[in-house]
Amino acid sequence: MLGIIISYFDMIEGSKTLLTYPDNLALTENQFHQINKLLDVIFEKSFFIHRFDFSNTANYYTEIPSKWARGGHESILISILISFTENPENWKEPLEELIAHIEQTPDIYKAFYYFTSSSDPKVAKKFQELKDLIKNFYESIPETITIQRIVKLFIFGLDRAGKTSLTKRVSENIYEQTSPTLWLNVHNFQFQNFQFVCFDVGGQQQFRSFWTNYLHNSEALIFVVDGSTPERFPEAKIELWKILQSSHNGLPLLVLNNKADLAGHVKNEKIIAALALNNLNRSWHIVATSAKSGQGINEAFNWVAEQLKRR
Ligand SMILES: Nc1nc2c(ncn2[C@@H]2O[C@H](COP(=O)(O)OP(=O)(O)OP(=O)(O)O)[C@@H](O)[C@H]2O)c(=O)[nH]1
Ligand SMILES: [Mg+2]
Repeated sequence: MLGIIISYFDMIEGSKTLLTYPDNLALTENQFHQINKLLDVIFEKSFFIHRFDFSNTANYYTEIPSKWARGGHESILISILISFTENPENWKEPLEELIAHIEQTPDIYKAFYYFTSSSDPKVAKKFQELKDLIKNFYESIPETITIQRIVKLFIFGLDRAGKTSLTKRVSENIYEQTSPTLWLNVHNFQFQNFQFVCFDVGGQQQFRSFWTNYLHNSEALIFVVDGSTPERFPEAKIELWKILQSSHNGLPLLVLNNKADLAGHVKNEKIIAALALNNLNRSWHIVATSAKSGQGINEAFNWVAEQLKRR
């Protein structure tokens, strides 16, 4: 979770932010505004997910009975900002619980008049109560609330295939210049209900003999191919099959046909033939990806997640 925003409906100014936790959420005014605006389009008490370009949000809209509001209730929206690798559905129950706590707090509607009547001590007190509730909620939810399993993934492939770039894309949603991996990088990130620990090995010749050391305990194999360099497919095939022969047959294999944004990039069928994937005796899948544009990444890791759920 990255933070919480409570939006409410002000009679004069319309939908706006009442409070956030933590106080210093790194959003622009426009981004706050976009979240507040969700209040204008939802009219039923409900949980819903909304994806903005800056973040995913898990939201709950509700109406709190109010003696001061014209319609007899305050319209409020609680939005949780979450990273795109987290499953927003996991927030439904915690949010319902939070709403129940808010509703059970006597006269909590007064908190929504903080900006119009902050000099009223009753209002200031209720605002503080609401703030404390949100703070406790935020702090009581351990990082691991949505994590069911820690899973080790082994990512391998020839040098320059894009292993490190892809791992950065899926874990941090960034694409930046990389340098060749010397030995190994370990990336830790959450994806859906999994905590993935990715062993991203260096693909240069001198590191390949160490690969099998890091296979141990992996639950899925991810082989990355630079789909724009067909002249290297035979070499890729040799390295892939070496690992397949030293790994457990039950481990699923995901092949990433990377650099799909480049002109010379080949279709998946070419890779299937070049790597002899049809000879495989295990669950496998191929996806055309681009670490640069983000294409295919979600599909690819969703497939891994689906495989892991079945085991
Ligand atoms: N156009 C394009 N370039 C990419 C893509 N993915 C990676 N690259 C570039 O390819 C080069 C190698 O990428 P890395 O991610 O370092 O490759 P690697 O497989 O980790 O390489 P080693 O660590 O040496 O094994 C870098 O210059 C990347 O910017 C992609 O999807 N599209
Ligand atoms: Mg690398």
